[in-house]
Amino acid sequence: MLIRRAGPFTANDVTDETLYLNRREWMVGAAALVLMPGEGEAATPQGQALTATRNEALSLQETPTKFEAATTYNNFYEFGVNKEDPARLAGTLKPRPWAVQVDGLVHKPKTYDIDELLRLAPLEERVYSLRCVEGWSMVIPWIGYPLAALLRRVEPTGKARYVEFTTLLDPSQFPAQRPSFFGFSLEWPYVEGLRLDEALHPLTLLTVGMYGRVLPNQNGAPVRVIVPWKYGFKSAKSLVRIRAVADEPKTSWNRAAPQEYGFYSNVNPAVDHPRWSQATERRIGEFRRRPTLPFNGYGDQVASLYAGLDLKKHY
Ligand SMILES: Nc1nc2c(c(=O)[nH]1)N[C@H]1C(S)=C(S)[C@@H](COP(=O)(O)O)O[C@H]1N2
Ligand SMILES: [Mo]
Repeated sequence: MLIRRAGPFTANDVTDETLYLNRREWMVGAAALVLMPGEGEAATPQGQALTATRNEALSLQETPTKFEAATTYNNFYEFGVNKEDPARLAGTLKPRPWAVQVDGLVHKPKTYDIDELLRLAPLEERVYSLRCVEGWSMVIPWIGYPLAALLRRVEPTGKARYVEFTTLLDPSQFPAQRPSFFGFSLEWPYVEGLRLDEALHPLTLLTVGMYGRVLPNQNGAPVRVIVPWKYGFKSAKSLVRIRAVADEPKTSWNRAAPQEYGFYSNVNPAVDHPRWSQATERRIGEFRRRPTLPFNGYGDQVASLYAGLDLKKHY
């Protein structure tokens, strides 16, 4: 991902993280290799268990990434730029009490307490792969329900064409949001967005858990969105607001580097990132890279959303 430093650095101080990243990935893989069977279970899922029914039709038939890797190799820039920062620092995030404001161009705006949000629709387990724009992917058994179930409750008006997602802004919980933080800087809060039809698509999951339990803080507790056919950064964490809007939301990564990160950000092996190829990826826990699939393998379900759209232009 683009690395830009705050303070005395300028927007031109852009470094390519891929070398560092590849070394980290190798270390994660190597650590898995030297562990004896069972040793990797030191980090077992914690937190409240959630009852959810596996949605087999929408689940990959693949072995999930080890919980250990999925919770120690994270992107959550509110905690810092390094993959291990979220696991190390996310103890400051307090996922209860928590409220999510659902508003904008809707007939019935409402602020939901997180526990009410959890009970709004039956919880499903869905095994999705998440493809980071940096070239790695994971397979994660998420728990949640279609975002559409929430959006239909608040009844978007005829003027709503997009949905904007906003992450918590609170420097007391997120060290990288503090003015004194020296290092990577996005404009906070983290904002993402989808077209309304993307947000209403049955694959788009309002996500409250993984691996049978509530989300660990580093994975975006207490609630995030998961959009499996798009690069991982579209799947914003720790949401406090979901807003229906008329115009394309100004998203964090697009603002930081518009030439590198577009609004759509559909996984597309045919459109390279300006600084690296997107043709292949490495599943965390595997050694050989595998080809990246159009729409991360969900093309049958979502390609029709983009009929007539030039995906090289609308990257
Ligand atoms: N608020 C917020 N959401 C975020 C990010 C972030 O930095 N801040 N990183 C994104 C990126 S780049 C990826 S790849 C995924 C990683 O999700 P995971 O750590 O649960 O695997 O979260 C996305 N959501
Ligand atoms: Mo990412």
